[in-house]
Amino acid sequence: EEVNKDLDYDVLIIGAGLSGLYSLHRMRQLGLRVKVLEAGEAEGGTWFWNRYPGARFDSESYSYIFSFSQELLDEWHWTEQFSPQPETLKYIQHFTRKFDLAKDIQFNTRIRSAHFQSPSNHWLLTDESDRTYTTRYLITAMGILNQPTLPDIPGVESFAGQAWHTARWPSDHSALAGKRVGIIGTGATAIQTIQEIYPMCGSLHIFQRTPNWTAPLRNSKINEEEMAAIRKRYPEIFQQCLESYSCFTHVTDYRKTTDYTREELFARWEELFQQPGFAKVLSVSTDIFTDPVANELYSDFHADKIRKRVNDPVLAEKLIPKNHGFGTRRVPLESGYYEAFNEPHVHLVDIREDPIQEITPRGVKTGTQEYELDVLIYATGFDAVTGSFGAVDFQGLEGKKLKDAWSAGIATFLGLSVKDFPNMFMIMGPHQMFGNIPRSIEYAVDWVADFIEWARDNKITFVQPTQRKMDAWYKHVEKLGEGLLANEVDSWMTGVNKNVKTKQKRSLTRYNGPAPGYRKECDAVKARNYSDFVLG
Ligand code: NA7
Repeated sequence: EEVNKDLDYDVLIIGAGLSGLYSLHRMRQLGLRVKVLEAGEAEGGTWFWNRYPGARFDSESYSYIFSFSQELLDEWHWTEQFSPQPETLKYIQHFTRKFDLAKDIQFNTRIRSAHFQSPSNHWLLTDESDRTYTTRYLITAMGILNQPTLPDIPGVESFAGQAWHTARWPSDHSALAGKRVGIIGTGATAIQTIQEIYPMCGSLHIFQRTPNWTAPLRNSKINEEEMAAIRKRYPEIFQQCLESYSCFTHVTDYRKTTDYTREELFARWEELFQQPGFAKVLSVSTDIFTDPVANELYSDFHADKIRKRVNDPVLAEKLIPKNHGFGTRRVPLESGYYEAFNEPHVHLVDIREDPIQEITPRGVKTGTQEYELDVLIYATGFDAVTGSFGAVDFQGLEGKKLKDAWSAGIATFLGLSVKDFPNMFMIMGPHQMFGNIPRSIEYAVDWVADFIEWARDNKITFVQPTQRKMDAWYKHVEKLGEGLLANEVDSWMTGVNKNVKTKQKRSLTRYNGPAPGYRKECDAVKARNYSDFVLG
């Protein structure tokens, strides 16, 4: 406390999503003066902004939440295996109330710049209304998918009807009823949206550039009895998450596809296909994600599933990805997505074949046709992972800009800190373990809390990783990604967003697991008393 007395705060946190809320809770436990600055008008982050119809977890509700509070686990009742967004937001609001967090959150505050001040070793933040805040430590808790991007197509602003990005869904859903609706994109968001809205639309045109591999979600309700059983299993559930490759409950299969006979293999895949959630992605042999032959076989298995569900065989082929294998991009889970295409008022427009030329006041114009629309939905994704950092002017030692530091390639230490940006910690920063995000958040926040506590107790006011350690971390992350077919495919996970000029090429944006290995590395840094950092 002594050392920070001239500063407004010991810790400032940008963002009131799961990362920011848990960070706030932990910093308060340490008795630190802390504040969360949040751009939105309420808490929730990703689950505050993404309220498009059909938005929900693809992970089991009871595994994709905070685990640290037994009381919270005991009192919360999940009503569905895969929680819909309104319920998730309620959970976050409940959490916020329970721990009385709102009094230390300042809403409607968008941070414009964060500049490190030497030699006083503090951060100076400025918001869009020119208010300033000083703090010893800065925690970025901005989320990995928080900068929506519109398509880089001429005329995007000219459409005369209603148009919006899925992450900015208007509160009045009735706008779609009986209307001529168009949607651009067929990622996880689009698939959840399409299967939910098509029954209410007068017509629905789906503009698809790249089809995605998907798998059935198989959601169901959870009754009181089942919830009681889940509560009993919480320790086991979180233990499974702790041990698994990417923090999920699904057990990893380290046998190769060639270790099975053909019959066994297909029987196993069929069994996994019938299971709810990510089993068909996370519990198949891991060589499917590294061996092109195994991958092709598994992709064909899924292609046949699609063919069985879409009545028109020509259309079915258009919905089957041809240029990337199953699981090489994030696999959206669906509930009736393919059946939508059997409806006469639902139309697929293959914009690989017939590219969009422009958005006009009347609708979407391709090379051959103008599609007249009343409503146009952009399900075009995000400037992921680093986009939130690009939206703030971060300046570190000697005025160095984070944007410049990362322009030639992202570099971090543990995905948690960056050289030349002292006293700054990133929750869900690039090169950090993502996987089951809440599991990863809890770990990262606890690690940061331990570090800040240790620094305080040792009267340290300056911490930053060494260049050598950053280089070593990059090599480590690179090595883990070697041989992964996913790293040979464009997606937000490989840092590509064709709508953003600087993101046309692939880059290493994430830690490719295994999560226990990630934690081992971070634990070792702590055990060494943070000697991988320059401390002052
Ligand atoms: P994604 O997965 O990035 O998907 C965006 C979709 O929008 C994808 O189908 C893109 O096609 C399409 N897109 C983007 N720009 C254009 C343009 N200019 N023209 C045509 N089509 C375009 O974002 P989501 O929101 O669905 O999902 C993000 C994550 O959120 C998801 O993984 C979940 O974890 C939650 P493309 O594939 O680039 O050809």
